[in-house]
Amino acid sequence: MNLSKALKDKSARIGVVGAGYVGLPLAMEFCRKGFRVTAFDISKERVAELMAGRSYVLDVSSDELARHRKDGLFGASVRFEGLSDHDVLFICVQTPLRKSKEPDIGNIIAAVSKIVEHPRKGQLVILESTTFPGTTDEIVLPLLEKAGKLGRDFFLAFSPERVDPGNHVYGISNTPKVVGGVDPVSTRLATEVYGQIIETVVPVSSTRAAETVKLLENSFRAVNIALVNEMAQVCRHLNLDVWEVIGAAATKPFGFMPFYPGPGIGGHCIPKDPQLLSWKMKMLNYVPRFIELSTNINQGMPEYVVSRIADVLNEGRKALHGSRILVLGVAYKPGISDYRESPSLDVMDLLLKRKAAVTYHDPFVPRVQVGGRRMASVPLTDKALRSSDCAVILTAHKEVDYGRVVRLAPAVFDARNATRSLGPAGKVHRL
Ligand code: SAJ
Repeated sequence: MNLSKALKDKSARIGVVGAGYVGLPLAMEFCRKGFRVTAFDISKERVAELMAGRSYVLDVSSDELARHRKDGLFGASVRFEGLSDHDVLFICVQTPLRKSKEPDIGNIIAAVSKIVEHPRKGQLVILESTTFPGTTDEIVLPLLEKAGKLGRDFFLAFSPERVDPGNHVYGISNTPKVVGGVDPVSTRLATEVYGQIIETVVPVSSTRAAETVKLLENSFRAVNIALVNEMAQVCRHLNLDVWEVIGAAATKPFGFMPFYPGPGIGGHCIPKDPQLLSWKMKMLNYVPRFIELSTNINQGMPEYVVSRIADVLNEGRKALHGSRILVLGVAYKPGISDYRESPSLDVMDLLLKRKAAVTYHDPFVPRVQVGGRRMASVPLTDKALRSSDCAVILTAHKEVDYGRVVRLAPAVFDARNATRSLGPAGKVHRL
């Protein structure tokens, strides 16, 4: 099989292992360009939804999915023997951290093992899952070599996913794609494949370089968020408004990029990715201090926010114990329903441990579990606001009327500067 030719005439069969927030948009992008694509997933429920033309991923519309089902370009399957019918395979599976903060690449190994069971001569395998440097070379390559020879039976590359859920400006086709192969031919082929769907492809010298690019991108965010989280505490000691300081610094048109403090960092990328690098470096007897320090600061923010809430209550001669705290926003960032690793949950857990009476309102998140306790979002009624001792803004969904919150709640602690436009109101306290 000549992959270059099959790409040019669009006869190349594309397989995506892992039909999640990374794999499904990638599959759709190839369908848009006229390629036949199969999404392989271990979940029967997901496959059934996809085969019925129903999307469960924020950035993929059911209309488009149904259209590509109808035009025969898109299919989904739990039967991994079909892998051997595909010329290009993308692995887009989750790489969670264990409780011990060690990376768990079990999903990658399971996916590659299935590819080894069902090989196809000349197949190009591209790993997209975020992982520690060396995974492709040291783990994936030896597994694939059990079923064939690199350069003859298979080709192998790594390319970090740059999907930003909910981003309507940057999608797959207009976000430059970094790619590194285990050998120059793999790099060239992977560059050709991505060139079918993405405007700019950036080949790098190795899979390790490509793996490390992703970790730098997200460590950059984690470290800068930690910096402003520390600045929030610095400004508190200087009796300054950190939001004013950052806002003014952000007027600098060069050499500065604003980040904003908050109750900590959530999501499936930023809390996890730097830990992958940190773990790898410890294996090499090097401690990446910036990552360790930023993790420490970011993970300390929930406790700091709780101490600030205690200060607010104290001004009203109230203790945390028994105070009614109404938390606003548990999703990990505004405008979405995802609350994985959300620092709001940590703040609520700490408040409950101090025997505060905690309720929450989040228009996107109807139910959560906090420290083993099931909680449901309460309607944001006048009574809920008036009867609280303090309303605490942790995720600033734009759907909430913060002017009303300030009017009706006896005290407000705002960890996201959501009340900025409301001016200095005596009962509003900001991070
Ligand atoms: N956060 C802050 N202050 C900030 C920025 C973020 O506290 O200034 C918090 C957020 O509230 C959230 C966490 O950090 O809890 C992560 O926020 P994020 O803006 O990085 O959002 P994510 O997790 O959706 O990150 C994704 C990442 N995409 C990928 O890893 C593929 C990230 O690389 C993107 O840059 C980011 O989206 C984005 O640009 O929004």
